[in-house]
Amino acid sequence: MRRVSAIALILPGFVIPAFFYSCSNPDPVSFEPVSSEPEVVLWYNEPAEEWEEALPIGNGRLGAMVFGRTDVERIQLNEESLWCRKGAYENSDGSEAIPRVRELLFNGKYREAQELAVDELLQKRLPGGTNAYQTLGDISITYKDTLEVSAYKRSLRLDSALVQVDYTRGGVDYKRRIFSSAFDNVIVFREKAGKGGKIDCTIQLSRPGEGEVVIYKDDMIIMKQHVENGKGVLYETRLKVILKDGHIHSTGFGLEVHGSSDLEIRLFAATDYFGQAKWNECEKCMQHSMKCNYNRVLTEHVKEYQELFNRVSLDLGASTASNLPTDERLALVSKGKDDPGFAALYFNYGRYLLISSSRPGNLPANLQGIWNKDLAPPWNSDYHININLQMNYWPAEITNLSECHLPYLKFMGELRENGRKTASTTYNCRGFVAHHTTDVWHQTELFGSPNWGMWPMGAAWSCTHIWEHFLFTGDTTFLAGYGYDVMREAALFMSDFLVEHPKTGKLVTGPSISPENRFATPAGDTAAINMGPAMDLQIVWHLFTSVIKASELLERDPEFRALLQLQLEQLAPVEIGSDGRILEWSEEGLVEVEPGHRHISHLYGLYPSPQYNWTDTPEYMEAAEKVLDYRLSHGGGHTGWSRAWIINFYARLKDAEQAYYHVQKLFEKSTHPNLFDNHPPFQIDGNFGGTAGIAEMLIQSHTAYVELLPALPKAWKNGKVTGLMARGGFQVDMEWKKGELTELQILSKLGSRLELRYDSSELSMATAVGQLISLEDVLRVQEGILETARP
Ligand code: FUC
Repeated sequence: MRRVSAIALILPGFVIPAFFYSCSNPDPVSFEPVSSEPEVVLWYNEPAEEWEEALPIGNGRLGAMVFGRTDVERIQLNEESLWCRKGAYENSDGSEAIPRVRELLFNGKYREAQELAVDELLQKRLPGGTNAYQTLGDISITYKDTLEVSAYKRSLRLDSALVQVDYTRGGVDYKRRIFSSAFDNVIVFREKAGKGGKIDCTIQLSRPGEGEVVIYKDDMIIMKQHVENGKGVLYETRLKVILKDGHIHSTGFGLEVHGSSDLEIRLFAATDYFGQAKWNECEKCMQHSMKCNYNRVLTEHVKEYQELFNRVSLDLGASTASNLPTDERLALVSKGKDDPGFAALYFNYGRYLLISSSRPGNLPANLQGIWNKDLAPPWNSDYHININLQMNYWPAEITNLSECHLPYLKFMGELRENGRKTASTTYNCRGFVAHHTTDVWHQTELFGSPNWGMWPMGAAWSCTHIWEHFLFTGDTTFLAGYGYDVMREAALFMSDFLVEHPKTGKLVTGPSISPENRFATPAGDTAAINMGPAMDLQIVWHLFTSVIKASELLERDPEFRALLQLQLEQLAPVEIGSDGRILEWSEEGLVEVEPGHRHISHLYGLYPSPQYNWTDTPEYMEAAEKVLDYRLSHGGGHTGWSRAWIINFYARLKDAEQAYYHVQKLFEKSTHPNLFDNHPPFQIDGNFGGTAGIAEMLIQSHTAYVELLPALPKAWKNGKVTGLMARGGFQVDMEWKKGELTELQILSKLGSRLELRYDSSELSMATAVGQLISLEDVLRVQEGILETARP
């Protein structure tokens, strides 16, 4: 029986799992998850050659890419806090430069303003790989048996977070199972030979870093190093082999396994990033884990994982392609084959990836989640907060994985210490600020090229996630004890940062940019920096309205609230240009240099913000459509995350067929064989943005209403979904046939008033906590029966 004797609470909502439970091993029943639904399995007939074909596993902290090879198996490892730190930025003193840059911008001197910003404000970017997330190395298992392999199958079971590799060699069936358990904090590999079969192999651990210390003991390998000669974390990895029979010895270069029918490997790793406590906890985990047998570790892993994964299911119907291997399915879908179940598979995979890369108490999912094979990965595999990190968390609330959102929200609070210094030194403002990117060292300083660096909105946007988390969960303890303070400090910076435009008298942000686009100036130059770009104004609106509502709810800060209200009234409006499009830089005459640019920042108000909708702001909805038409007709949507954002835009516009078209394009243009998003290169945000987009097509709740099937495409005419979440704490199950809603069950988790909209029908009803509302109830409310019957 599991007995938890210690649970550490560091902040409301942030539980660090404790591992001091007793272990009683269940009888040795062979545990094999059974479901074979095509929507929850990725599978292949070949081992992975390329990394982007390997299958990811992860427990939020320990990740691995499993290649499933039968000659030399490769399991590429990651630990989320393994980062190097070879340099740092400094805060620029902006006390003189910021007012001068503003002055130039107000006078239309864009080039001069930009030159000044480059000279005085923006530090030079450090070389790639300076502060980067790095691989933990590889386990390799070299098999002695070279006989031909048949009946090969490699799969990733999303319903149980388990990789399976099955094959036959020399008449013997072999079964491998690999998983990363959050319950036990361990990666487990097991290979069993069928009747009469034996495994002979060499097991090694390696890392492409410099000077790794690798110690081979009888049945264990220890690898450790202070990353980059001390310029990073200290890490340690322990690999332990457990044999049922046969024997093992160390050659000093590897562990030789002879004649075993049942081989198990357990892999533990930790770094000193979180300090001594977590390091020791990992050591305890290892000692404890060795007392637990495989069945017990697997059983608890699956149970723990399923508690999250099973909250949601999606069925969009089967097709003749449903039972094909995943790479063949992807190839067919890319050629236009109708395979609605593939979208359900992609959606389930997105939830799987979030559960596997973002767990409470850990770091947020970075540009690659937790999966990275390099020492100097693209963009350092860091946290870009001008779209990418935010997009990672778009599916968190709507797909019922609210806990997985917490690492991001916690991380934003941790940015405050540095962000306050940057706010005061560079901008002479209170509160805290962060620019387009950050990392585990909490970098907030201003650096880089103007068209991506000069953007002080990263913290402000990120902090709107705190309010979104509250809207879905109603977690007042979290908001009052932590979230509000973080949001408030981001808003305080913005409040100080806003400046009156001398020509209009309105408040604007700046110097800033519209990430990462540039414009041609009327004087014939190319520039990026300006005052009050549309996205900034939309972020300010979103953050201020959120902080105002939170402060009202918590009955705090009436004076600050009044100030934000006043500033909102004085905020410059987002302008619509003479051609009907939202103006990206709020000024007519600034023409985008790259009209098909991947960032479509000036539609922030459409998604993720609730600012624009068909009821309140139809003119902006039409202007947003025109922005999309224009961008797309100039080659827009060419990166994975950009395409994923477009799906969400069209879902909010309620253009179901366009949303669907871009779902298909995401598969066709931006998806690797293992269904990782292909920016290119691999970047995980597109997976998460695509998952959120599919959900947004089925349910929306950003306006006053919970809206059912708002953007249901013809291709998904029959379907069923359970467990999606709407703001106000409503958990929604529904089924539809021929595009019409046929079944509905809504669980009211918070007892909020339900404002429901389906098609053109609307209704409003009070609910109690735990109340289940069915389609029949809805009809009775419409007839006026239920509302009057309730006491
Ligand atoms: C932003 C994007 C790029 C890329 C990078 C990690 O800067 O513009 O496309 O996704 O983040």
